[in-house]
Amino acid sequence: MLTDRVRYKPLQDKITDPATAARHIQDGTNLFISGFTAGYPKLIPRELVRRAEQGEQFKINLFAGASTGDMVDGALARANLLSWRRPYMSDRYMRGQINEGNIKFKDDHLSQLSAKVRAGEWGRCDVAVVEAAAITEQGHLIPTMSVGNTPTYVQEAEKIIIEISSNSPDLEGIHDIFIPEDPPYRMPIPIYRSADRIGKPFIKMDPSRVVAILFSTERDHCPIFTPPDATSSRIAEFILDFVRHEIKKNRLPAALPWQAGVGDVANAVLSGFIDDHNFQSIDIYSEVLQDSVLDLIDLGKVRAASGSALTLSEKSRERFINEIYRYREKIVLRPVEISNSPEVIRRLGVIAINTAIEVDIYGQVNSTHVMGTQLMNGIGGSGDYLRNGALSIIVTPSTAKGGLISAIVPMVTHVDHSEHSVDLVVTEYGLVDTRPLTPRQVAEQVIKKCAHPDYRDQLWDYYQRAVRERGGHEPHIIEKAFFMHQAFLEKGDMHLTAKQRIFPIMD
Ligand code: 0RQ
Repeated sequence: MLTDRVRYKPLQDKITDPATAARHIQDGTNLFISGFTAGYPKLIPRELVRRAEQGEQFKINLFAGASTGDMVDGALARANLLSWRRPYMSDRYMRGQINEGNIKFKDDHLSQLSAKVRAGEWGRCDVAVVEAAAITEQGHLIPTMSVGNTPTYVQEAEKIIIEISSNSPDLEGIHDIFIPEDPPYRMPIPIYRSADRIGKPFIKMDPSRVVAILFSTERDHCPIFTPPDATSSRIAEFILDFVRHEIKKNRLPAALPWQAGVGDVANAVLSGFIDDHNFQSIDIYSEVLQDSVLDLIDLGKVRAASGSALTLSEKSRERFINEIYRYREKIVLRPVEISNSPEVIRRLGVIAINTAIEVDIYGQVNSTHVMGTQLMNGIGGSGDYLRNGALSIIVTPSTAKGGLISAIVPMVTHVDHSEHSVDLVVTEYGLVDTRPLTPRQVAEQVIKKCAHPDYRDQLWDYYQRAVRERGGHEPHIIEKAFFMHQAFLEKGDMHLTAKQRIFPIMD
Protein backbone atom coordinates (compact mmCIF):
# COMPACT_ATOMS: atom_id res chain seq x y z
CA MET A 1 0.00 0.00 0.00
CA LEU A 2 2.54 2.53 1.20
CA THR A 3 5.11 1.64 -1.42
CA ASP A 4 2.41 1.47 -4.12
CA ARG A 5 1.27 4.99 -3.47
CA VAL A 6 4.52 6.68 -2.39
CA ARG A 7 6.85 5.11 -4.91
CA TYR A 8 9.60 7.70 -4.48
CA LYS A 9 11.49 6.13 -1.58
CA PRO A 10 13.18 9.25 -0.12
CA LEU A 11 9.74 10.69 0.58
CA GLN A 12 8.49 7.69 2.54
CA ASP A 13 9.92 9.09 5.77
CA LYS A 14 7.78 12.22 5.33
CA ILE A 15 4.65 10.25 6.16
CA THR A 16 3.19 11.72 9.29
CA ASP A 17 -0.07 12.62 11.07
CA PRO A 18 -2.36 15.61 10.34
CA ALA A 19 -1.49 17.53 13.53
CA THR A 20 2.24 17.46 12.76
CA ALA A 21 1.70 18.33 9.10
CA ALA A 22 -0.70 21.19 9.83
CA ARG A 23 1.89 22.89 12.08
CA HIS A 24 3.33 24.34 8.89
CA ILE A 25 0.15 26.42 8.63
CA GLN A 26 0.06 29.36 11.01
CA ASP A 27 -1.62 32.74 11.38
CA GLY A 28 -1.38 34.63 8.05
CA THR A 29 -0.31 31.63 5.95
CA ASN A 30 -1.21 31.82 2.25
CA LEU A 31 -2.59 28.33 1.73
CA PHE A 32 -2.95 27.01 -1.81
CA ILE A 33 -5.01 23.86 -2.12
CA SER A 34 -5.93 21.39 -4.82
CA GLY A 35 -9.60 21.01 -5.58
CA PHE A 36 -12.01 21.92 -8.28
CA THR A 37 -15.42 20.63 -7.15
CA ALA A 38 -13.52 17.38 -6.43
CA GLY A 39 -9.98 16.43 -5.47
CA TYR A 40 -9.68 18.78 -2.49
CA PRO A 41 -7.67 17.89 0.65
CA LYS A 42 -9.70 16.70 3.62
CA LEU A 43 -7.41 15.96 6.56
CA ILE A 44 -5.59 19.29 6.86
CA PRO A 45 -8.80 21.38 6.83
CA ARG A 46 -10.23 19.12 9.54
CA GLU A 47 -7.09 19.53 11.62
CA LEU A 48 -7.19 23.33 11.24
CA VAL A 49 -10.79 23.32 12.45
CA ARG A 50 -9.78 21.15 15.41
CA ARG A 51 -7.10 23.65 16.37
CA ALA A 52 -9.59 26.51 16.15
CA GLU A 53 -12.06 24.58 18.31
CA GLN A 54 -9.36 24.18 20.92
CA GLY A 55 -9.08 27.93 21.11
CA GLU A 56 -6.10 28.66 18.88
CA GLN A 57 -6.52 32.08 17.24
CA PHE A 58 -5.34 32.20 13.65
CA LYS A 59 -6.55 33.12 10.17
CA ILE A 60 -5.38 31.93 6.78
CA ASN A 61 -5.76 33.07 3.18
CA LEU A 62 -7.20 30.21 1.17
CA PHE A 63 -6.69 29.79 -2.56
CA ALA A 64 -8.20 26.83 -4.41
CA GLY A 65 -8.92 25.84 -8.02
CA ALA A 66 -12.61 26.63 -7.73
CA SER A 67 -15.34 25.42 -5.35
CA THR A 68 -14.53 22.62 -2.94
CA GLY A 69 -16.70 20.60 -0.57
CA ASP A 70 -18.25 21.40 2.78
CA MET A 71 -15.23 19.73 4.42
CA VAL A 72 -13.12 22.64 3.21
CA ASP A 73 -15.11 25.76 2.36
CA GLY A 74 -17.99 25.13 4.75
CA ALA A 75 -15.91 23.88 7.68
CA LEU A 76 -13.18 26.56 7.45
CA ALA A 77 -15.74 29.35 7.09
CA ARG A 78 -17.79 28.08 10.05
CA ALA A 79 -14.63 27.90 12.16
CA ASN A 80 -13.99 31.55 11.29
CA LEU A 81 -10.54 30.68 9.96
CA LEU A 82 -10.55 32.54 6.68
CA SER A 83 -9.25 35.98 6.02
CA TRP A 84 -9.26 35.69 2.21
CA ARG A 85 -10.80 33.14 -0.17
CA ARG A 86 -10.14 33.07 -3.92
CA PRO A 87 -11.58 32.23 -6.49
CA TYR A 88 -15.09 30.73 -7.22
CA MET A 89 -16.85 29.06 -4.32
CA SER A 90 -20.38 27.76 -3.90
CA ASP A 91 -20.76 27.14 -0.17
CA ARG A 92 -23.88 28.69 1.35
CA TYR A 93 -22.31 29.62 4.70
CA MET A 94 -19.13 30.99 3.13
CA ARG A 95 -21.23 33.04 0.71
CA GLY A 96 -23.02 34.58 3.70
CA GLN A 97 -19.71 35.45 5.35
CA ILE A 98 -18.38 37.00 2.16
CA ASN A 99 -21.55 39.08 1.81
CA GLU A 100 -21.24 40.17 5.45
CA GLY A 101 -17.70 41.31 4.73
CA ASN A 102 -16.19 38.80 7.17
CA ILE A 103 -14.29 36.90 4.48
CA LYS A 104 -12.52 38.88 1.76
CA PHE A 105 -13.25 37.61 -1.73
CA LYS A 106 -12.19 38.80 -5.17
CA ASP A 107 -13.49 37.16 -8.29
CA ASP A 108 -11.19 36.09 -11.11
CA HIS A 109 -11.61 34.44 -14.50
CA LEU A 110 -10.47 30.92 -13.73
CA SER A 111 -8.20 30.77 -16.78
CA GLN A 112 -6.06 33.58 -15.37
CA LEU A 113 -5.39 32.45 -11.83
CA SER A 114 -2.36 30.25 -12.26
CA ALA A 115 -0.48 32.90 -14.24
CA LYS A 116 -1.34 35.47 -11.55
CA VAL A 117 0.08 33.22 -8.86
CA ARG A 118 3.25 32.67 -10.89
CA ALA A 119 3.52 36.44 -11.33
CA GLY A 120 3.36 36.82 -7.57
CA GLU A 121 0.12 38.85 -7.67
CA TRP A 122 -1.36 36.88 -4.80
CA GLY A 123 1.66 37.21 -2.58
CA ARG A 124 3.94 34.49 -1.25
CA CYS A 125 2.98 30.92 -1.98
CA ASP A 126 3.61 29.63 1.53
CA VAL A 127 2.10 26.17 1.64
CA ALA A 128 0.38 23.97 -0.93
CA VAL A 129 -1.84 21.16 0.33
CA VAL A 130 -2.77 18.80 -2.44
CA GLU A 131 -4.68 15.58 -2.72
CA ALA A 132 -2.91 12.99 -4.85
CA ALA A 133 -3.52 9.44 -6.00
CA ALA A 134 0.19 8.60 -5.90
CA ILE A 135 3.78 9.87 -5.96
CA THR A 136 5.71 8.36 -8.86
CA GLU A 137 9.14 6.68 -8.78
CA GLN A 138 10.66 10.02 -9.85
CA GLY A 139 8.88 11.97 -7.13
CA HIS A 140 6.12 13.51 -9.23
CA LEU A 141 2.42 13.73 -8.36
CA ILE A 142 -0.55 11.92 -9.85
CA PRO A 143 -3.56 14.10 -9.02
CA THR A 144 -7.01 12.72 -8.21
CA MET A 145 -10.31 13.78 -9.80
CA SER A 146 -9.34 17.36 -10.57
CA VAL A 147 -6.34 19.33 -11.76
CA GLY A 148 -7.41 22.98 -11.40
CA ASN A 149 -4.46 25.17 -10.40
CA THR A 150 -2.56 22.39 -8.62
CA PRO A 151 0.42 22.19 -11.03
CA THR A 152 1.22 25.88 -10.46
CA TYR A 153 0.58 25.70 -6.73
CA VAL A 154 2.97 22.73 -6.46
CA GLN A 155 5.56 24.51 -8.61
CA GLU A 156 5.41 27.75 -6.60
CA ALA A 157 4.89 26.63 -2.99
CA GLU A 158 7.69 26.87 -0.48
CA LYS A 159 6.27 23.86 1.38
CA ILE A 160 4.13 21.04 0.03
CA ILE A 161 1.84 18.79 2.05
CA ILE A 162 0.39 15.81 0.21
CA GLU A 163 -2.75 13.91 1.15
CA ILE A 164 -2.59 10.53 -0.57
CA SER A 165 -6.14 9.41 -1.20
CA SER A 166 -6.17 5.68 -0.56
CA ASN A 167 -9.55 5.20 -2.21
CA SER A 168 -8.66 7.07 -5.37
CA PRO A 169 -8.78 4.83 -8.44
CA ASP A 170 -5.70 4.28 -10.53
CA LEU A 171 -5.90 7.53 -12.47
CA GLU A 172 -2.50 7.38 -14.11
CA GLY A 173 -2.72 8.44 -17.71
CA ILE A 174 -5.93 10.44 -17.45
CA HIS A 175 -4.26 13.79 -16.70
CA ASP A 176 -2.43 15.98 -19.17
CA ILE A 177 -0.30 18.50 -17.29
CA PHE A 178 1.12 21.45 -19.16
CA ILE A 179 2.18 24.79 -17.69
CA PRO A 180 2.61 27.42 -20.42
CA GLU A 181 5.50 29.86 -20.32
CA ASP A 182 4.48 33.28 -19.10
CA PRO A 183 4.60 36.37 -21.33
CA PRO A 184 6.69 37.53 -23.09
CA TYR A 185 7.88 33.98 -23.73
CA ARG A 186 4.50 32.26 -24.16
CA MET A 187 4.17 30.07 -27.25
CA PRO A 188 0.89 28.80 -28.71
CA ILE A 189 -0.81 26.11 -26.62
CA PRO A 190 -0.74 23.28 -29.17
CA ILE A 191 -4.23 21.86 -28.73
CA TYR A 192 -6.08 21.44 -32.02
CA ARG A 193 -8.70 18.87 -30.94
CA SER A 194 -10.31 18.15 -27.55
CA ALA A 195 -8.43 14.85 -27.34
CA ASP A 196 -4.93 16.31 -27.85
CA ARG A 197 -2.42 15.63 -25.11
CA ILE A 198 0.41 18.13 -24.88
CA GLY A 199 1.98 17.58 -21.49
CA LYS A 200 2.88 14.91 -18.98
CA PRO A 201 0.56 12.52 -17.13
CA PHE A 202 1.86 13.81 -13.77
CA ILE A 203 2.52 17.08 -11.94
CA LYS A 204 6.22 17.85 -11.81
CA MET A 205 7.32 18.36 -8.22
CA ASP A 206 10.52 19.18 -6.37
CA PRO A 207 10.47 16.48 -3.66
CA SER A 208 12.77 18.53 -1.45
CA ARG A 209 9.89 20.92 -0.73
CA VAL A 210 7.57 18.18 0.52
CA VAL A 211 7.27 18.61 4.28
CA ALA A 212 4.58 16.04 5.05
CA ILE A 213 2.62 13.18 3.51
CA LEU A 214 -0.68 11.95 4.92
CA PHE A 215 -2.86 8.99 4.08
CA SER A 216 -6.53 9.75 3.65
CA THR A 217 -9.53 7.47 3.36
CA GLU A 218 -11.93 10.40 2.96
CA ARG A 219 -14.00 10.83 -0.18
CA ASP A 220 -15.14 13.82 -2.16
CA HIS A 221 -18.68 14.93 -1.55
CA CYS A 222 -19.88 16.28 -4.85
CA PRO A 223 -23.18 18.07 -5.41
CA ILE A 224 -26.07 15.75 -6.22
CA PHE A 225 -27.35 16.33 -9.73
CA THR A 226 -31.03 15.75 -10.12
CA PRO A 227 -32.46 14.42 -13.40
CA PRO A 228 -33.38 17.33 -15.69
CA ASP A 229 -36.72 18.96 -14.77
CA ALA A 230 -39.23 20.29 -17.31
CA THR A 231 -37.62 23.75 -17.41
CA SER A 232 -34.07 22.48 -18.00
CA SER A 233 -35.28 19.95 -20.56
CA ARG A 234 -37.18 22.62 -22.47
CA ILE A 235 -34.11 24.90 -22.52
CA ALA A 236 -32.00 21.97 -23.72
CA GLU A 237 -34.51 21.21 -26.49
CA PHE A 238 -34.39 24.78 -27.76
CA ILE A 239 -30.60 24.67 -27.92
CA LEU A 240 -30.39 21.28 -29.61
CA ASP A 241 -33.10 22.24 -32.16
CA PHE A 242 -31.27 25.45 -32.94
CA VAL A 243 -27.87 23.80 -33.36
CA ARG A 244 -29.33 21.00 -35.50
CA HIS A 245 -30.95 23.59 -37.74
CA GLU A 246 -27.76 25.67 -38.05
CA ILE A 247 -25.75 22.57 -38.95
CA LYS A 248 -28.34 21.61 -41.56
CA LYS A 249 -28.14 25.08 -43.09
CA ASN A 250 -24.31 24.83 -43.13
CA ARG A 251 -23.98 27.82 -40.85
CA LEU A 252 -22.32 25.79 -38.10
CA PRO A 253 -19.81 22.95 -38.58
CA ALA A 254 -21.11 19.65 -37.18
CA ALA A 255 -17.97 18.78 -35.26
CA LEU A 256 -17.60 21.72 -32.88
CA PRO A 257 -16.89 20.77 -29.27
CA TRP A 258 -19.31 21.58 -26.46
CA GLN A 259 -18.85 23.23 -23.11
CA ALA A 260 -21.65 23.10 -20.59
CA GLY A 261 -21.41 25.06 -17.35
CA VAL A 262 -22.35 23.98 -13.88
CA GLY A 263 -25.84 22.92 -12.91
CA ASP A 264 -28.96 21.25 -14.15
CA VAL A 265 -29.35 22.91 -17.53
CA ALA A 266 -25.83 21.89 -18.50
CA ASN A 267 -26.57 18.31 -17.54
CA ALA A 268 -29.90 18.45 -19.40
CA VAL A 269 -28.25 19.58 -22.64
CA LEU A 270 -25.71 16.77 -22.49
CA SER A 271 -28.47 14.30 -21.57
CA GLY A 272 -30.37 15.59 -24.61
CA PHE A 273 -27.68 14.07 -26.83
CA ILE A 274 -28.50 10.60 -25.51
CA ASP A 275 -31.60 10.06 -27.67
CA ASP A 276 -30.62 12.37 -30.48
CA HIS A 277 -29.32 10.43 -33.48
CA ASN A 278 -28.03 13.66 -35.08
CA PHE A 279 -25.24 13.81 -32.54
CA GLN A 280 -23.24 10.58 -32.77
CA SER A 281 -19.66 11.62 -32.14
CA ILE A 282 -19.40 14.51 -29.73
CA ASP A 283 -16.33 16.38 -28.58
CA ILE A 284 -16.52 18.03 -25.17
CA TYR A 285 -14.09 20.79 -24.26
CA SER A 286 -15.32 21.96 -20.91
CA GLU A 287 -14.36 22.75 -17.36
CA VAL A 288 -16.27 20.33 -15.14
CA LEU A 289 -17.33 16.95 -16.53
CA GLN A 290 -20.49 15.63 -14.88
CA ASP A 291 -22.39 12.31 -14.83
CA SER A 292 -23.94 12.86 -18.25
CA VAL A 293 -20.49 12.63 -19.86
CA LEU A 294 -20.11 9.06 -18.59
CA ASP A 295 -23.58 8.20 -19.93
CA LEU A 296 -22.60 9.50 -23.34
CA ILE A 297 -19.29 7.62 -23.29
CA ASP A 298 -21.21 4.42 -22.43
CA LEU A 299 -23.38 4.97 -25.50
CA GLY A 300 -20.29 5.36 -27.67
CA LYS A 301 -21.25 8.95 -28.46
CA VAL A 302 -18.13 10.75 -27.19
CA ARG A 303 -15.00 11.15 -29.26
CA ALA A 304 -13.18 12.94 -26.44
CA ALA A 305 -14.09 14.76 -23.25
CA SER A 306 -11.64 17.31 -21.92
CA GLY A 307 -12.08 19.12 -18.61
CA SER A 308 -10.34 20.18 -15.44
CA ALA A 309 -12.39 18.04 -13.06
CA LEU A 310 -14.71 15.08 -12.91
CA THR A 311 -17.63 15.76 -10.60
CA LEU A 312 -19.54 12.53 -10.26
CA SER A 313 -22.45 11.35 -8.14
CA GLU A 314 -21.73 8.35 -5.89
CA LYS A 315 -23.36 6.00 -8.40
CA SER A 316 -21.41 7.28 -11.36
CA ARG A 317 -18.20 7.30 -9.34
CA GLU A 318 -18.56 3.56 -8.70
CA ARG A 319 -19.09 2.96 -12.41
CA PHE A 320 -16.12 5.16 -13.26
CA ILE A 321 -13.82 3.33 -10.84
CA ASN A 322 -14.92 -0.13 -11.91
CA GLU A 323 -14.48 0.54 -15.60
CA ILE A 324 -11.80 3.16 -15.60
CA TYR A 325 -9.95 1.46 -18.45
CA ARG A 326 -12.88 2.44 -20.74
CA TYR A 327 -13.12 6.04 -19.58
CA ARG A 328 -9.38 6.73 -19.47
CA GLU A 329 -9.06 6.67 -23.23
CA LYS A 330 -11.87 9.20 -23.69
CA ILE A 331 -11.30 11.63 -20.82
CA VAL A 332 -8.47 14.17 -20.44
CA LEU A 333 -8.12 16.22 -17.23
CA ARG A 334 -6.09 19.40 -17.66
CA PRO A 335 -5.00 22.42 -15.62
CA VAL A 336 -7.79 24.99 -15.62
CA GLU A 337 -5.59 27.51 -17.43
CA ILE A 338 -5.63 25.06 -20.35
CA SER A 339 -9.23 23.79 -20.12
CA ASN A 340 -10.37 27.43 -19.98
CA SER A 341 -7.71 28.95 -22.21
CA PRO A 342 -9.26 31.68 -24.39
CA GLU A 343 -6.72 30.81 -27.10
CA VAL A 344 -7.76 27.16 -27.23
CA ILE A 345 -11.50 27.81 -26.82
CA ARG A 346 -11.40 30.18 -29.76
CA ARG A 347 -9.27 27.87 -31.91
CA LEU A 348 -11.51 24.85 -31.32
CA GLY A 349 -14.71 26.86 -31.83
CA VAL A 350 -16.42 25.75 -28.65
CA ILE A 351 -20.22 25.90 -28.32
CA ALA A 352 -20.44 27.37 -24.83
CA ILE A 353 -23.50 27.13 -22.60
CA ASN A 354 -23.54 28.95 -19.26
CA THR A 355 -26.23 29.91 -16.77
CA ALA A 356 -27.18 33.44 -15.73
CA ILE A 357 -28.80 34.84 -12.64
CA GLU A 358 -30.43 37.52 -14.80
CA VAL A 359 -30.22 38.75 -18.38
CA ASP A 360 -31.35 42.13 -19.58
CA ILE A 361 -33.37 42.99 -22.64
CA TYR A 362 -30.21 43.92 -24.58
CA GLY A 363 -28.35 40.74 -23.61
CA GLN A 364 -26.07 41.87 -20.78
CA VAL A 365 -25.63 39.10 -18.23
CA ASN A 366 -25.34 38.97 -14.47
CA SER A 367 -24.01 35.56 -13.37
CA THR A 368 -22.84 36.43 -9.91
CA HIS A 369 -24.68 39.04 -7.83
CA VAL A 370 -28.32 38.73 -6.73
CA MET A 371 -30.04 42.14 -6.84
CA GLY A 372 -26.66 43.58 -7.80
CA THR A 373 -25.14 43.18 -4.36
CA GLN A 374 -25.23 39.65 -2.94
CA LEU A 375 -22.52 37.34 -4.29
CA MET A 376 -23.84 33.93 -5.31
CA ASN A 377 -20.82 31.84 -6.39
CA GLY A 378 -18.52 33.77 -8.68
CA ILE A 379 -17.84 34.10 -12.39
CA GLY A 380 -15.99 30.77 -12.57
CA GLY A 381 -15.12 29.89 -16.13
CA SER A 382 -18.24 31.39 -17.65
CA GLY A 383 -16.37 34.47 -18.92
CA ASP A 384 -13.56 32.38 -20.39
CA TYR A 385 -16.04 30.40 -22.45
CA LEU A 386 -18.67 32.99 -23.31
CA ARG A 387 -16.20 35.61 -24.52
CA ASN A 388 -14.36 33.12 -26.72
CA GLY A 389 -16.89 30.50 -27.82
CA ALA A 390 -17.84 30.10 -31.48
CA LEU A 391 -21.46 30.10 -30.32
CA SER A 392 -22.02 31.55 -26.86
CA ILE A 393 -25.28 30.62 -25.24
CA ILE A 394 -26.66 32.07 -22.03
CA VAL A 395 -29.47 30.16 -20.37
CA THR A 396 -31.72 30.82 -17.41
CA PRO A 397 -35.13 29.75 -16.19
CA SER A 398 -37.41 32.75 -16.94
CA THR A 399 -38.14 33.27 -13.25
CA ALA A 400 -36.56 32.59 -9.86
CA LYS A 401 -37.92 32.21 -6.31
CA GLY A 402 -41.20 30.61 -7.31
CA GLY A 403 -41.94 33.21 -9.97
CA LEU A 404 -41.49 36.28 -7.75
CA ILE A 405 -38.37 37.33 -9.66
CA SER A 406 -38.09 37.72 -13.41
CA ALA A 407 -34.73 36.62 -14.78
CA ILE A 408 -35.32 38.90 -17.77
CA VAL A 409 -34.98 42.48 -16.57
CA PRO A 410 -34.70 45.93 -18.19
CA MET A 411 -31.12 46.38 -17.01
CA VAL A 412 -28.94 43.90 -15.12
CA THR A 413 -27.85 45.03 -11.66
CA HIS A 414 -24.32 43.69 -12.18
CA VAL A 415 -22.50 42.88 -15.43
CA ASP A 416 -20.33 39.80 -15.83
CA HIS A 417 -20.78 39.27 -19.58
CA SER A 418 -21.68 42.02 -21.99
CA GLU A 419 -24.03 41.74 -24.98
CA HIS A 420 -20.91 41.37 -27.15
CA SER A 421 -20.17 37.98 -25.60
CA VAL A 422 -23.69 36.59 -25.93
CA ASP A 423 -25.03 35.02 -29.13
CA LEU A 424 -28.13 33.22 -27.88
CA VAL A 425 -30.43 33.94 -24.93
CA VAL A 426 -32.54 30.94 -23.94
CA THR A 427 -35.24 30.37 -21.33
CA GLU A 428 -37.90 27.67 -21.15
CA TYR A 429 -40.14 30.00 -23.21
CA GLY A 430 -37.88 30.56 -26.16
CA LEU A 431 -34.56 31.27 -27.80
CA VAL A 432 -33.31 34.50 -29.34
CA ASP A 433 -30.36 34.52 -31.71
CA THR A 434 -29.03 38.02 -31.10
CA ARG A 435 -26.37 37.88 -33.82
CA PRO A 436 -28.32 39.31 -36.76
CA LEU A 437 -30.36 41.75 -34.65
CA THR A 438 -29.96 45.37 -33.63
CA PRO A 439 -30.13 46.03 -29.88
CA ARG A 440 -33.73 47.25 -30.25
CA GLN A 441 -34.68 44.05 -32.12
CA VAL A 442 -32.93 42.01 -29.41
CA ALA A 443 -34.99 43.78 -26.73
CA GLU A 444 -38.25 43.17 -28.57
CA GLN A 445 -37.52 39.50 -29.13
CA VAL A 446 -36.12 38.79 -25.68
CA ILE A 447 -39.25 40.29 -24.11
CA LYS A 448 -41.61 38.44 -26.47
CA LYS A 449 -39.84 35.09 -26.58
CA CYS A 450 -37.78 34.65 -23.41
CA ALA A 451 -39.53 36.56 -20.63
CA HIS A 452 -42.12 34.76 -18.53
CA PRO A 453 -45.62 35.72 -19.76
CA ASP A 454 -46.37 37.29 -16.34
CA TYR A 455 -43.62 39.85 -16.88
CA ARG A 456 -43.89 40.56 -20.59
CA ASP A 457 -46.30 43.49 -20.28
CA GLN A 458 -44.28 45.40 -17.75
CA LEU A 459 -41.04 44.85 -19.67
CA TRP A 460 -42.76 45.90 -22.88
CA ASP A 461 -44.26 49.03 -21.25
CA TYR A 462 -40.82 50.01 -20.00
CA TYR A 463 -39.15 49.40 -23.34
CA GLN A 464 -41.80 51.26 -25.33
CA ARG A 465 -41.62 54.18 -22.99
CA ALA A 466 -37.81 54.23 -23.20
CA VAL A 467 -38.04 54.26 -27.00
CA ARG A 468 -40.60 57.07 -26.96
CA GLU A 469 -39.08 59.25 -24.28
CA ARG A 470 -35.33 58.71 -24.61
CA GLY A 471 -34.63 56.94 -27.86
CA GLY A 472 -31.04 56.13 -28.74
CA HIS A 473 -29.29 52.97 -29.88
CA GLU A 474 -30.20 51.14 -26.67
CA PRO A 475 -33.16 53.03 -25.21
CA HIS A 476 -33.33 53.18 -21.41
CA ILE A 477 -34.94 55.41 -18.81
CA ILE A 478 -31.86 55.31 -16.63
CA GLU A 479 -33.55 56.47 -13.43
CA LYS A 480 -36.29 53.82 -13.81
CA ALA A 481 -34.24 50.96 -15.24
CA PHE A 482 -34.30 49.02 -11.97
CA PHE A 483 -38.02 49.42 -11.29
CA MET A 484 -38.53 45.65 -11.17
CA HIS A 485 -35.67 45.15 -8.72
CA GLN A 486 -36.99 48.04 -6.68
CA ALA A 487 -40.41 46.38 -6.56
CA PHE A 488 -38.83 43.15 -5.33
CA LEU A 489 -36.77 44.90 -2.69
CA GLU A 490 -39.84 46.80 -1.46
CA LYS A 491 -42.51 44.11 -1.55
CA GLY A 492 -40.74 40.80 -2.26
CA ASP A 493 -42.29 40.43 -5.72
CA MET A 494 -41.43 41.83 -9.15
CA HIS A 495 -45.04 41.59 -10.36
CA LEU A 496 -46.63 44.99 -10.78
CA THR A 497 -50.25 45.77 -11.46
CA ALA A 498 -51.05 47.86 -14.51
CA LYS A 499 -51.56 50.85 -12.23
CA GLN A 500 -48.25 50.37 -10.41
CA ARG A 501 -46.53 49.98 -13.72
CA ILE A 502 -47.67 53.32 -14.97
CA PHE A 503 -47.65 55.38 -11.77
CA PRO A 504 -45.71 55.03 -8.51
CA ILE A 505 -42.75 52.96 -9.56
CA MET A 506 -42.40 54.00 -13.16
CA ASP A 507 -43.04 57.70 -12.47
O1 0RQ B 1 -31.07 29.96 -4.98
O2 0RQ B 1 -30.00 28.06 -3.87
O3 0RQ B 1 -31.35 29.71 -2.58
O4 0RQ B 1 -32.46 28.13 -4.16
O5 0RQ B 1 -29.65 31.18 -7.41
O6 0RQ B 1 -29.96 28.91 -8.97
O7 0RQ B 1 -31.68 27.93 -10.44
O8 0RQ B 1 -30.48 26.48 -8.72
O9 0RQ B 1 -29.36 27.35 -10.83
O10 0RQ B 1 -27.48 26.01 -9.72
O11 0RQ B 1 -27.59 26.50 -12.21
O12 0RQ B 1 -27.06 28.29 -10.53
C1 0RQ B 1 -25.96 31.40 -12.18
C2 0RQ B 1 -25.80 30.79 -9.77
C3 0RQ B 1 -27.14 29.40 -11.38
C4 0RQ B 1 -24.63 29.34 -11.51
C5 0RQ B 1 -25.87 30.26 -11.20
C6 0RQ B 1 -30.96 31.73 -7.20
C7 0RQ B 1 -31.85 30.49 -7.17
C8 0RQ B 1 -30.99 29.56 -6.34
C9 0RQ B 1 -29.08 28.91 -7.89
P1 0RQ B 1 -31.24 28.89 -3.81
P2 0RQ B 1 -30.45 27.59 -9.69
P3 0RQ B 1 -27.83 26.93 -10.82
C10 0RQ B 1 -18.19 27.60 -15.71
C11 0RQ B 1 -19.60 27.77 -15.33
C12 0RQ B 1 -21.58 31.36 -12.65
C13 0RQ B 1 -20.38 30.48 -12.88
C14 0RQ B 1 -20.48 29.66 -14.11
C15 0RQ B 1 -23.32 30.09 -11.42
C16 0RQ B 1 -29.59 29.88 -6.83
O13 0RQ B 1 -24.76 28.80 -12.78
O14 0RQ B 1 -22.75 30.21 -10.36
O15 0RQ B 1 -21.28 29.90 -15.01
N1 0RQ B 1 -22.82 30.59 -12.58
N2 0RQ B 1 -19.65 28.66 -14.19
O16 0RQ B 1 -33.09 30.79 -6.57
C17 0RQ B 1 -32.41 35.86 -7.28
C18 0RQ B 1 -32.40 35.70 -9.61
C19 0RQ B 1 -31.93 34.35 -9.47
C20 0RQ B 1 -31.73 33.87 -8.18
C21 0RQ B 1 -31.21 32.31 -9.63
N3 0RQ B 1 -32.61 36.26 -10.81
N4 0RQ B 1 -32.61 36.41 -8.49
N5 0RQ B 1 -31.96 34.61 -7.08
N6 0RQ B 1 -31.29 32.60 -8.32
N7 0RQ B 1 -31.62 33.38 -10.36
C22 0RQ B 1 -17.96 26.78 -16.91
C23 0RQ B 1 -17.92 25.28 -16.80
O17 0RQ B 1 -17.57 24.62 -17.69
C24 0RQ B 1 -18.33 24.58 -15.56
